[in-house]
Amino acid sequence: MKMRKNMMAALSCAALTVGLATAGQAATWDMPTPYPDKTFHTQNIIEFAKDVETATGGALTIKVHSAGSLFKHPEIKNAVRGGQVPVGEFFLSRLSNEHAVFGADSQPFLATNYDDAENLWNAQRGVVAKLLDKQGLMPLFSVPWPPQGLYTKKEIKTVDDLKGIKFRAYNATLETFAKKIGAAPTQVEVPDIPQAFATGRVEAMITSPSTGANSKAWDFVTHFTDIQAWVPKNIVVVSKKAFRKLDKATQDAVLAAAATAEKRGLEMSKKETSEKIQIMKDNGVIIVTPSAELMTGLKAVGAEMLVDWQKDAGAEGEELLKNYQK
Ligand code: PCA
Repeated sequence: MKMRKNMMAALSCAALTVGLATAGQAATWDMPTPYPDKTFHTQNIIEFAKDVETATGGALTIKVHSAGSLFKHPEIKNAVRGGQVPVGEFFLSRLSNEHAVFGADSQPFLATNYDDAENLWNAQRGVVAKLLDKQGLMPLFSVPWPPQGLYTKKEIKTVDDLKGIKFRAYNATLETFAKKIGAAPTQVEVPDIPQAFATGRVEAMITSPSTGANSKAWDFVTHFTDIQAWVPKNIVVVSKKAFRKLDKATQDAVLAAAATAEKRGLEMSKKETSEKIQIMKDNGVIIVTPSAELMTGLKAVGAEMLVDWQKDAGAEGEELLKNYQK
């Protein structure tokens, strides 16, 4: 209740300053993000906000509300769409229930390294922008997570070893993947991971070395198997209505800072991969190179899922894959 009141106060305050900005005065944008402060995505967004403030001489201030503190992750996209906030970040493939194209980057074993992920994003961004435009949203930038690995409480040598395990999922695609490998998925947001393991709600997960190390995975798992299954992305979107209210110079500053953030974020992500695996190792997690048998089994599930994805994604999906494969 108290939280809600504070939130309302913050929002009406923001609405007021946005109103003033149209008269040529300073504006403040509240920006909800889903992940904790120490996440490199959040760090990158804090830099982005600083860049905007500096470039506009304080005409636009972006106030970052991390870890789902202003809006919970599942609400962020619609909060921007509905005009409650002008800008926000979320996990792009969460929108796969709206259109399968949004989920391309979470398809198991479609794009598994940074180069492929970049090609996939180049093939995907036009369609994503078109679909978001229909909702009054414009993408500002997108940054990949490190390749996704497998966290378990025992060594996993084959897909069969995953049968019956309570599995943490973060989107519908991972939920399907978990079911197909015989595990039992439950949706858990990043800030809730340690507790979900501590209480036994989940026993295994697939996520990046970043999220694993930041969640102190060594407290609740013993093995990290480096399966590099996919390279999913976060996206930052702005409401077109809010963007149009800015004067031209401020708009240009936002777009320039966004382009810089996309590049910086990619470099941060690449750097994280080995750094965070090392941190897990230092804390006693056993880092495993997956067996050929495990990879064959997992990839077979991925191939099956891609066929379903192609059916769901229709003409847009076909175009995306054509662009990706060339
Ligand atoms: N971390 C986020 C999304 C992908 C990742 O590496 C998560 O685990 O929810």
